[in-house]
Amino acid sequence: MITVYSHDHRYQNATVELIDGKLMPPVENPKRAEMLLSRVHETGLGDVIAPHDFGLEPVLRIHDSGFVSFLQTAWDTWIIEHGDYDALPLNWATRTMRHDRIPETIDGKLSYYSFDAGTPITAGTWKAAISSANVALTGQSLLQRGERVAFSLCRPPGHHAAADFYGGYCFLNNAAIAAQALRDAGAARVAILDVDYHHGNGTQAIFYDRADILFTSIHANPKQEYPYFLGYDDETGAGEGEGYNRNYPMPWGIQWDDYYPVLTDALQFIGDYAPDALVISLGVDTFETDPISKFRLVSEDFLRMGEAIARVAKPTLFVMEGGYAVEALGINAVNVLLGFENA
Ligand code: SP5
Ligand code: ZN
Repeated sequence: MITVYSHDHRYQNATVELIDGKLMPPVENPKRAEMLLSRVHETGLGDVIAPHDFGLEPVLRIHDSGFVSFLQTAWDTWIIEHGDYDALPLNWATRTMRHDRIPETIDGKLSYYSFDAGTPITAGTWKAAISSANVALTGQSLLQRGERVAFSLCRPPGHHAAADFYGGYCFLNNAAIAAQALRDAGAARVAILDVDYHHGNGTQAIFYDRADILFTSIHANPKQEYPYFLGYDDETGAGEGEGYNRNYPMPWGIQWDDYYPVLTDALQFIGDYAPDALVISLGVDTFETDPISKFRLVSEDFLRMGEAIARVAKPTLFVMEGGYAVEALGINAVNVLLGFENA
């Protein structure tokens, strides 16, 4: 299996991350991608290639152009206004407030285009985010070329980013951009399975009213867990997309014995859809010692996960999302890929 990787992920290197009310060393940091890459080498998974530059066009198939311009310029405006430290929003438009006016100032724009304060914009954020999207697009191009599987070692992750907002460590929705590119290259139906511990609110929102890109996600119940405001099981799609969205919210503490039947159900849902290609939003923050999560999967379980995904028997693109137990991150993510390869 070919891995697509770019060193440019290192440009997203925040000083602090607001977590549990404290400014902490970021859990979403460059070490993550380095651990993944070294495990890919260690296991001999396959060749590692650099991404191609696809330009903005495939990004703008998913994201709002005002949002993309904001991401490109936010840092330059922020340092003039505030100085050389990570940019964070302070408030949001919640109930009774207006969503139809875009503020002129950088602080207002950060508020308008974000949904959390845990996702710092830094000097290199745009460079890292666009390289991550290119990593996903390059993986997609491998499937187009006839590969049955590819691994896009994306960092920063993407599944929390919607058409016009960022958050949850995500700026551009890499999996959504790749899924759309597969459609644009001729795939009639694309399915996305999101196994990250957190609900892929951005991906769901992007494809919610569409039947041509199915979204299904297994994640911690939003009544307990971030991102809190999407990911319930009554979210089944809208309009033409009705029936093409399925969520499996799961309780804290869940182990493989309870996870596996749910995964089987999600894969059955995907199989019945008969997609031309499958995109996996691969988060391994479901691991037992993940520092911000509360599921209990062990490293072995990720091999079984890969085997189960292989049984769908469709061209499959793995797009890296979360996973913060950095010492085990490479083992866990590459276990999914090895499970798939050896199935
Ligand atoms: C891609 C991805 O996995 N994004 C996750 C973003 C999560 N951000 C909020 C984390 C809140 C963690 N709170 C519990 C910490 C336990 N001490
Ligand atoms: Zn996650």
